[in-house]
Amino acid sequence: MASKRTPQEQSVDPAAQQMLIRAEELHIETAFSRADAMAPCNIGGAGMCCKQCGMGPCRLTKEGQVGVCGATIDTIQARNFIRSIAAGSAAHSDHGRDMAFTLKAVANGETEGYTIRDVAKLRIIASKYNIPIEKRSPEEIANELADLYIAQFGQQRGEVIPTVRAPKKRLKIWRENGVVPRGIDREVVEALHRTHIGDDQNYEHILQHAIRTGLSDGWGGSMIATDVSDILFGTPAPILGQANLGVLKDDMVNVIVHGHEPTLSQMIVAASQDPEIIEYAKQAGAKGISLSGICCTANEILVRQGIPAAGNFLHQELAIITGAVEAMVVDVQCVMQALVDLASKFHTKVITTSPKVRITGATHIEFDEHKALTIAKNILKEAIDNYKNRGKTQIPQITEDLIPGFSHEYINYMLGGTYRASFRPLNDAIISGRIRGVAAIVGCNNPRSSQDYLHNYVTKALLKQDVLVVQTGCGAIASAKLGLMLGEAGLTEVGPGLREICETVGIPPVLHMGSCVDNTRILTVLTQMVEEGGLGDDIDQVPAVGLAPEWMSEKALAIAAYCVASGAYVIFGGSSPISGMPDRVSDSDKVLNYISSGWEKLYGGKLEFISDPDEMIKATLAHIDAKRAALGIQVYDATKYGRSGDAKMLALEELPLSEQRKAIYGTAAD
Ligand code: NFS
Repeated sequence: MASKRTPQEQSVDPAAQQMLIRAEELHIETAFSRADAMAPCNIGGAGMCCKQCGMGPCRLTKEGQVGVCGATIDTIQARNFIRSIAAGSAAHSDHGRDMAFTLKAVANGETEGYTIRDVAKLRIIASKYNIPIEKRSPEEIANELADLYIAQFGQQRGEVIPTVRAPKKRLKIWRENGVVPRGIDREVVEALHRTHIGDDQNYEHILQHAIRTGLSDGWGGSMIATDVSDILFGTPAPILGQANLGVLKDDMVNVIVHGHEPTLSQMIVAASQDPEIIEYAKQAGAKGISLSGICCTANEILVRQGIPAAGNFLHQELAIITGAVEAMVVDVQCVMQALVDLASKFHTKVITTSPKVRITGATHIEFDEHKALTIAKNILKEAIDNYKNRGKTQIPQITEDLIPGFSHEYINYMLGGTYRASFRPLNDAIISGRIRGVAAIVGCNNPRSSQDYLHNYVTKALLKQDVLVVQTGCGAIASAKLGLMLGEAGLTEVGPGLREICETVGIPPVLHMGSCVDNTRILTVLTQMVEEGGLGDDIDQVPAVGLAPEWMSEKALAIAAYCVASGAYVIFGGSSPISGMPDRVSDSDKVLNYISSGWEKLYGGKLEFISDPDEMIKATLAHIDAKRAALGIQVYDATKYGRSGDAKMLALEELPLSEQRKAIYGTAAD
């Protein structure tokens, strides 16, 4: 049995710690305590167990050992790995499919409550695929785009259409390696077929398809999900929000939306503002309805409407332990089965809504976009009716403000303004060394580590090294809770060069770019940086790194695969699912080496599992500096900057011009 940790060891978030203490008082289990009680299986955890057929499961713990069918450790590890990538891609992409169907239904006027919010984005996306836009109504364009997007899932031959948006050189690399996805479903199915007993038994060949499967997510299903969400619900732009459990209100009906798809949550936002519903809540004795989110659903409504985030993945149980949640409304993905049993100890109703997801013991109110608003109101009425059952509450009075909503469109706009929107200033800041590089720090919480600790440690250290940080998913919520998504953090939490940029542009040093499917926004940013010029002609040349310090989901592995295929260096924290046992390193090295140096040779990107956060930081900076050197741009030197900016300029005005220049540029020359 693993050892039991204190609440302070289980989470670095003080609000979470309060709830973990409360859980102990009430003798309630959480994912934290279950993780302590359940030692992970070190054979399965290292990818050394094969249960693909009924002759096994085979556990390959000895050097040179093979399975009953003769499968070697590298085949087994590669098979386990690609199956995770296939499941992750399936989850993201099925979400994308549902979004595409919703777009189609909205275009045909079949839905209740939805409209096409961002016509400009619709037209831009349609134009990328040569869909005619002139003299056509948004509905006509949306109809054709929806058909095109729906077709990508079942397409059998050719190339999934969003790949045309990748840098030209990148697309060429994919074509040369035979990994351009043909159809989204096809690649996921083929991953399952190849890993059935007696199929693909060459680990390099299996992993080549892992890349194609991941690409079908990143430059397929996930990209479609982001595009359509923006078209239907609006492309995010900065907005004030709040994060952490203190967003729950003692005198209001608290409803938490949890999961991933914005279709229902957007409608619950609309329904919660309906005067009839507010009145209904008042009649129940509450001051109104307080809506908040958990996980990526939180991000979807936070980045668009500023609806507060009650927390990230590991907050789902803690929110219920406050005793103040009338309903937790869930759809798909990252929803713990433990919620139902936990909720039974309080008054909280867990309401499942997806036709794909039921949880034994939960209330099921099925969502249907054709009657979206009516269903959303019914769900809220259930929550309001439950208000009277509330018992003792304990809400941690801890929240933090944040400014989320940095879509790639907004980043483009904010850097150049309406008339000169461009990535030029960002590229220039990297070239000059004010910004050393960019880190995308994304992904889950994992109760095997201390909640948020790795996210926060790595993020804070990289900011001090002038690395601009972009975030999505639960990692973004970790930084939000820490106050790193506020303009002030750009003055106090960063290195001198990055401070100049944050101060000049007026941005936080950590940019919240949305949910996990919105990692595709990062692909778009990287592509635009390449197209802007000065940082090479492909993504693998940009001084950037992707990190998932506390990953736990299969979706995270799918993201890793498509980021590597796109040319990124990806670092995962925690444990490696293909690590092998320490005493048999030689055998299991093959797969680990292949996804690192093997993939790097082919795609310029690589995946590494590094559990020590200091090593993660070191590897990130080394990679960024190596990419800078390869580009031949300024060697990063922290002492050169930090002397400009509004505050410093006033002091400098007193000096002669040559001294001013020297202070700002490090040289008196023009
Ligand atoms: Ni991403 Fe979002 Fe969070 Fe991890 Fe789960 S919510 S899709 S998988 S846990 S970041």
